[in-house]
Amino acid sequence: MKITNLRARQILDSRGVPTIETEVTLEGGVIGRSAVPGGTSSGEHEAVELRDGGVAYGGKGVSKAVEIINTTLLDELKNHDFDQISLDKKLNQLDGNDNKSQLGANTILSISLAFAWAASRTGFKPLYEYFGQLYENERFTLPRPMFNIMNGGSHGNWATDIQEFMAIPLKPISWAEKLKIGVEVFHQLETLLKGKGYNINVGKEGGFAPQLGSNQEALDLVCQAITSAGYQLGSDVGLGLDVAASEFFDKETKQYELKKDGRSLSTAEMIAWLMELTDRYPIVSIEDGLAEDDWAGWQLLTNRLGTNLQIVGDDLLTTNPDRIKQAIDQQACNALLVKPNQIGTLSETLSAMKLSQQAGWQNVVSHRSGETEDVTIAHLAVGTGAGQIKTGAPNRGERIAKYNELTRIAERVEPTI
Ligand code: 2PG
Ligand code: MG
Repeated sequence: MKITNLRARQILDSRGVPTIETEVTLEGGVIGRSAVPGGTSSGEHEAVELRDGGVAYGGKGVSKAVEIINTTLLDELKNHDFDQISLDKKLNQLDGNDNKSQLGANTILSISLAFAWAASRTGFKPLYEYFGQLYENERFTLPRPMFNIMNGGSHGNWATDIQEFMAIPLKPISWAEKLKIGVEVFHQLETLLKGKGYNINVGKEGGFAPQLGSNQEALDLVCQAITSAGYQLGSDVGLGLDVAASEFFDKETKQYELKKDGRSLSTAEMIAWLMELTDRYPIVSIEDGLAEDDWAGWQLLTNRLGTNLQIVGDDLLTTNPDRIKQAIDQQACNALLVKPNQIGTLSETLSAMKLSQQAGWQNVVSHRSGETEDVTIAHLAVGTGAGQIKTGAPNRGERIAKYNELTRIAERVEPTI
């Protein structure tokens, strides 16, 4: 497929932070468009975002990246024939660095994904089918949603130390029924919080973020909301945590600082705390329970809890095939959080997912805290048959965009998992 034009612009993400939107035109006039998300609690090992620096937009503008796409990269790519793999390879070559620091992972990803949209349209296929073809998957499934209904950490002004409290429908029911559970539990939680005199303002991913007395209080509230919505804890709905532990790990003292609980924990104590929580609550998934380079700790955590629980690597793995291989070798976790912008191209994202799948791990396709109306990840989850998606509370337009796209896709694809 021959690229005939690229057009990038600076738009805003859900945090009011600039991001890149790119359109790729293919020969014949078909256009694909994609907007790149951005993280707040980003991992240290993520590929680099190209930002302007300086004063405007607090240094977060992307006008340089936009300029690179509209001039240099247009010159390099225009009138050349590509498929997804050769395009992604070419973009990586043009950058020349493992961490994409020259062009920026955001610059590269916007082209990689816009090309995917255009290519799928050329074949009159939905995007998830195009992803399926690349991933050699024909079994399209609607993912199990992980509803992040309470936000803490840097997404919720440190309402709690734990960043995300997720309600996860567990039964093999239809997409529509799973979505209904998320919505009903979310609304029950609102009623509950109001009744207790808490504020119902939300965090960056649409979950409530009242200042609570402890981390455990959030778990109690979510459990109560599930029960008052009429669902069975642990059989209808389970809990997921994104502890985002790198955010409160002190590298000097090597302690995890739980400010809400007034405790400072070593790795071993942190693991013991997580085990205690899983004893007390119907937790089925723990993401980033330890800091991103605490490899020995991760091994121990997975050894202790990995048989019954999903142990998800986000900042630990950063969707990076090298780090995933290391984690497979060390049995450091058993699931991959998939964020295309952590690695920067579609091809590398799919390779990361394949590695994880072949190791017998689970894949959880994920949004970022800074999102747009872009719905690519909904298609990625379906096309690869990933099985799970994490895309916030059923609240705020940029989160709802993904849920609504999955509702549209469910009219055509409906094996339940
Ligand atoms: C995470 C993500 C998304 P951020 O930690 O999993 O929920 O947050 O995009 O801020 O890195
Ligand atoms: Mg995370």
